[in-house]
Amino acid sequence: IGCNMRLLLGFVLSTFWLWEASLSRVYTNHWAVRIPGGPSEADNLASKYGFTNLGQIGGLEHHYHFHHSRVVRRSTFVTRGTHSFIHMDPKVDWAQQQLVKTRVKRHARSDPSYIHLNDPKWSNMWYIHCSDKNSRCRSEMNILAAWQRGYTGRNVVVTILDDGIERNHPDLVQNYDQLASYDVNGNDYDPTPRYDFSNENKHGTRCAGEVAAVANNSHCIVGIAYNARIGGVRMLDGDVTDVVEAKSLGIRPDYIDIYSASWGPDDDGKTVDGPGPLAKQAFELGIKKGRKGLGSIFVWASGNGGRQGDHCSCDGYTNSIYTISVSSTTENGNKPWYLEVCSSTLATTYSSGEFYDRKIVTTDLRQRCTEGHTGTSVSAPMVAGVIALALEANPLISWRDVQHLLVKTSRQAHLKANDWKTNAAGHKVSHLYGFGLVDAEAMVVEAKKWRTVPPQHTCTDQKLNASISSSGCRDQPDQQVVFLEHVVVRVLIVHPRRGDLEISLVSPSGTRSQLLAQRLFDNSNEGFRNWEFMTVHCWGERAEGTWTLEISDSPSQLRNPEVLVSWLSYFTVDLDGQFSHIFYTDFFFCLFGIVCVHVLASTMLLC
Ligand SMILES: [Ca+2]
Ligand SMILES: [Ca+2]
Ligand SMILES: [Ca+2]
Ligand SMILES: [Ca+2]
Repeated sequence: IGCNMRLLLGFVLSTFWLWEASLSRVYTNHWAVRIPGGPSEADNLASKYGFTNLGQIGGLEHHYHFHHSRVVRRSTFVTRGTHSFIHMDPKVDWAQQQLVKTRVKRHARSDPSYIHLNDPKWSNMWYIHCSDKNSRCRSEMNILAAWQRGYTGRNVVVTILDDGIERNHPDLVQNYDQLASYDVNGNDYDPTPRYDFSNENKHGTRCAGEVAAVANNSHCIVGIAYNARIGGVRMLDGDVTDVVEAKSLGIRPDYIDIYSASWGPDDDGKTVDGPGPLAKQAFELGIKKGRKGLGSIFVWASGNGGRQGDHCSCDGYTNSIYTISVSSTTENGNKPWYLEVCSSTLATTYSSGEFYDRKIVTTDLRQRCTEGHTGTSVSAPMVAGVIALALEANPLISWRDVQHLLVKTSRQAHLKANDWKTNAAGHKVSHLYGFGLVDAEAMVVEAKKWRTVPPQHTCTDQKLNASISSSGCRDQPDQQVVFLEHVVVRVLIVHPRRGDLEISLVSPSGTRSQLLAQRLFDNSNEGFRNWEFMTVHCWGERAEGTWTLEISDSPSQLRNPEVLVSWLSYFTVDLDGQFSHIFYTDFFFCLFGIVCVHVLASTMLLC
């Protein structure tokens, strides 16, 4: 029986290989030939068998490139004929008919001349075609390549939570979606911005164009998801309250796929603020019930407080596990002056920098076009556009799948930071850029074959001292976390000057996340009351082991030395993640040693 099994297995395997071979091999009329006898001998042999010698192959000595004009240019079979006797000639060491290989030519495919668009600002969209020879950006976000794979955001709905959207803008009107729009400030269905002399309310319209400006309409620019539907929620032009925010975050969660927000608490370097109870619930409802249970996707700008020494961990919106926090880099891969550092940032796009760095072109108020859009405000809509492409590739991915895809596909590229490190799961990560520059093509490719991750488990451990030994809730099956996603640290710290504190978390695998850096302007004596810090730097690592919270206090001049320092009262670690692990690569999966299945998509194995 054992022998029969082996035979059957062999049969299945060889059938598969034959099938694959006949499907994928394309033979050309080019040969590589190794002839030790020198160039004139090569010429003789070429003419003897009817080839043309095209000369040595690059720097490879004795290797020649032969071409045969009477052999079919592309064939699925090895071509036979008198020419094939060259393989048996004693003066020939080795000869090989060349096969067509499947290679994605990222640069050639991304050549802007390859795509002809008549939008007048197309040539100024450097961040989309930065493979240009004279471009200063060196790494692609591979947006063109994603388009060329056929993804343009069709049937995906994005809305911009901001100061309104100019819905009749000629570059937006075709993609504008009334059902994805609302005016929370005016309490009506028309989110048209309020016009004033300073054009204060231009922000939302600028963000909307980045996502879904119409392509090839002889107007302005091309949106990253230029066939997506775009809406606007007008909510920043008035008093922003918990109600306003909660309403905005919860508008038509079954209709709108992606909410993009480029705003948050003051970036003054001294504020610690986050969503109130209603907005918190709106986030939770969105991820649980939105998109018919797959979860709303909230994309968030990490903040513009770099110059004020602000730290994005003090912004509870960007710090939330429910938001995809996005950072920015300049065209040269330098840290922009406005960038805020923190451990919750997931990914990065290009944006503005110093005055000589290029800015972003997009739609502007009063039916115009601008080349001056800047800051992390640029980056959230760009990622919203990229996610729209991924959702077109696979509409069934969940809110957590989207984060997994960004972790997996974003790249360090040429982004400069002195803290790039590889975590224990092999992901490169930085406090400036998260997992790096987004890659639209990799996003659509991975999304297409993605299998949804198992349910989220949360395991909570609480201690009074600064070190927690966690089992990852091994004894509670519905909470057990083996592989990590987000880690949330909740602290109660009483302290005379909050800006003097620096907090780090060290994972059981030794990955250090800086949860808070000192803030020069933060003189508050309020400390942190149940504040949640979040890190994504341990993504994919194992949860079990010792978690250490390190708090350092560097008393500044500004502090009253009479006030005693009262330390950490408690801290809690929420380990978010999954019970099982995902294997991404293709492999053979054998059941009972008989039936072998070639698994192309990701396959889940229980631990
Ligand atoms: Ca209105
Ligand atoms: Ca256009
Ligand atoms: Ca901030
Ligand atoms: Ca976040």
